[in-house]
Amino acid sequence: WLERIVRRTGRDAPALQEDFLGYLYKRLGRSLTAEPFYQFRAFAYTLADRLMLDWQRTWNAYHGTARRKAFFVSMEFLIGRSLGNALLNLGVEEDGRRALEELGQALDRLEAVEPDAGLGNGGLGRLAACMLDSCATQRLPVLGYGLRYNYGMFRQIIRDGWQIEEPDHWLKNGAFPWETPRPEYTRTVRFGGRTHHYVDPHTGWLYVHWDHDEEVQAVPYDVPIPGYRNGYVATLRLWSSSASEEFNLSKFNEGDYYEAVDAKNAAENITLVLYPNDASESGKELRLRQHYFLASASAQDVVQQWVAANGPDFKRFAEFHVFQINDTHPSFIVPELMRIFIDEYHLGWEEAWGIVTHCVAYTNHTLLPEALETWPAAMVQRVLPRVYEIIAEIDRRFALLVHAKWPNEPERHERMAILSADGQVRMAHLAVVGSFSVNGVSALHGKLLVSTVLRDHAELWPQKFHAKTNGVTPRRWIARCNPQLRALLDEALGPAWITDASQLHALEDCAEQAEFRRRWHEIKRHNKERLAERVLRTTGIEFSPDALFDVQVKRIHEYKRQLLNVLHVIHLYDRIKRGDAADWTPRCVLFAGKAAPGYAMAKKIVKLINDVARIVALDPDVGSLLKVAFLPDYDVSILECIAPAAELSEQIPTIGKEASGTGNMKLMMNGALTIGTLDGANLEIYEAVGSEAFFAFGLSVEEANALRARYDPQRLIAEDEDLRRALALLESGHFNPFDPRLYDDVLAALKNPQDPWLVLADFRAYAEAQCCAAQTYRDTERWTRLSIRNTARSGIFSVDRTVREYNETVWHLHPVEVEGGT
Ligand code: DL6
Repeated sequence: WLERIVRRTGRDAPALQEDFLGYLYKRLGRSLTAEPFYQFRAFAYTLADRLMLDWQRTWNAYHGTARRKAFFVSMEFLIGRSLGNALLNLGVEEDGRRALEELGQALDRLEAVEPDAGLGNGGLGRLAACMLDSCATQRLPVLGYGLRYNYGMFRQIIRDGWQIEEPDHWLKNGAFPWETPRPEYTRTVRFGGRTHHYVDPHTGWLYVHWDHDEEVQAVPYDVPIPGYRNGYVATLRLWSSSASEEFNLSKFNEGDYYEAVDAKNAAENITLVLYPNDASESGKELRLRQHYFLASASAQDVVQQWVAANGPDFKRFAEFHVFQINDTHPSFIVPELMRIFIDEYHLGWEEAWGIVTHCVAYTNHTLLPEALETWPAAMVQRVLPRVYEIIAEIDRRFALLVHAKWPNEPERHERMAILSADGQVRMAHLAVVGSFSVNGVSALHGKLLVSTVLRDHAELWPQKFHAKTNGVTPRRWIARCNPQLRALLDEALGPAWITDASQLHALEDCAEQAEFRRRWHEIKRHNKERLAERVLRTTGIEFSPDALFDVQVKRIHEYKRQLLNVLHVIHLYDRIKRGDAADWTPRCVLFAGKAAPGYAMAKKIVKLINDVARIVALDPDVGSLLKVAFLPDYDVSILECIAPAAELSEQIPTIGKEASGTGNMKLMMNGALTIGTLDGANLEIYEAVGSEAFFAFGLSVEEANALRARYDPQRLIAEDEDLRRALALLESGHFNPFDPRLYDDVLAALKNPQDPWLVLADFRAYAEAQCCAAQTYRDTERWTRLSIRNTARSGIFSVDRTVREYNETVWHLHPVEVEGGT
């Protein structure tokens, strides 16, 4: 019968069509004229069926077997849409399109109704999604663990230039069609209460009982992550919180109907909403509960599966398991594994610690001190009393080690402690102490990590620290989002580049052929037209495809310096107004990104961009020389439209602040040249493409550090007429005539000698780099050659390289052979 099922689940157009119609008419009770939502669903079910067989085979090939596995634990997985990805990776794009076309249905229309699974804030979550795609493509036994938030990243609406947030109820209208609940793997997570310690009088052993006062069920929903045409389907297990009891029966019987469901609501709140990446949200108890919920459910899941297959013998546990924790958020994995081993399986501390510290690996994603998570110790103690005791014991033992190494350095002891003197639990320190591997996400970030925020720890354990430069998947970020480029690459290089991006190197030769350059240019133009149409539709601003498409798309944050970009736009506008526009390169500047809801300055920057965009668009003196637009509600799908059209990629953070960046890689792969500081992975892009294709500017880390003590923005303003004029224009209320003082705080921040982002310090160098970019753009042949070179040299930024490196140095996994896979 299995064979029969496989036979019936064919991948040709007629089989796909049959199932699509079956789902549409029989499961959903709708017809071909129904709303596209139903058709999307029917088609998603059709493809999910195809994944299911491979998924089951993959699971059977490694589940319960004695092989080493990795668990990628992350609070965020920014998956985006799955339909196009499934079509690509299953290899059924053509048949799928045909199956629908014959029924008068357009695939694009169906794809467009799929809600983005926005279970992440930005780079960190998208990296997690790219890593899983690559693990599946390389057939590595890696399982992702995350949370199934009912509400993902908020939806951004722009009203009168201001960002307005709306909840993203991505699960409405029924569940996510790709997921499958697996209630048999439900785990129980405990909170609150107190602990009781007692010593067994016979053995002298200490036992601890956590007398919790709340229990929450973690119910797994599994999402298939297909590898690229290899019959391998990895699993992303997303936990959803649910109450242990539907309601309190006695209260219900007493007629307290609302109180009867209080506990249920409290439990379900845990995975209700993704927290925005925002300082104002830190220290929130619900967020603490989320973090522990993920760590506990995932650790229990792994340990219980091990016990089910091997019994409670943990001697070889560390040999077979590695937990890769994505930033500090899942650091509770360390004390939670200790709790399970000690309290549930009665291992001694030393033995448990030996296992944990051989199977946890930590990736740090930020140097920003405010983003390095800490929790008030009192809160951890109240919400997780047993876990807190374990953290305190880890800290106590760690302190002994530090004291032994540096006996007379109390300041260093305090700097390194997990529990700080001012009553905080430092999660990054907990992660470092509990891990055998700690890595940064670019070469520079790795270096800065060991010389700044984790310097003391790196002195203690230099061998733990390393860097793994991030990468992005060429499947989504070239093949899916830029089909015309993909066809050209297939024709020029053959299809293998898609899983071996080093082959893109061969494009270097193609760059010398005029006909190839013409086709390259044509594709870029087509993508620009598509983006221009979207910009017009959503903002009313007209982008001409003849102009340079200059793009800054990422979270809105002061360190990313959208302000520097806007200031430069104001300067360009000023030049046009004062008649300094000879030899002008027409430019369309596109911004997109979300500001965290509690981050007032970031929201003000959004407003400023929109105000400038409006005035520039309305000014008859400007015409097509300059256009500015802010595309609302930035998400993965919008970037899929922007990346192929971008020509100049703005990567301009304050030096030393951007851990890596991955948007820089996506735009580069699609042939954009970069203007940027040599921060994070920008430095590696620069080294790959050279100074012709990377308009580098700005201070070095050392220069910036030296400057901070004597930073004098007023002097910079006095010495630079362009800067003075741009600031004066902003100050005059030209862009905000109805509220002329609106940007006083922005101006004050820019002129502040304590400005941590050093915006004005880089203005002159940035403006010069922009001139250079504009000049280069006027020579179309040269620009196109450089554009091709960018893609040619982007192979090292494929996430397949990143995953290979993690595997070679941290995970040590063997690819899984899937029997009968397709
Ligand atoms: O590693 C993925 C991504 C990097 O590319 C970005 O440079 C980095 O900012 C981001 N980190 C975070 C963590 N929190 N903060 N800030 O999102 O990780």
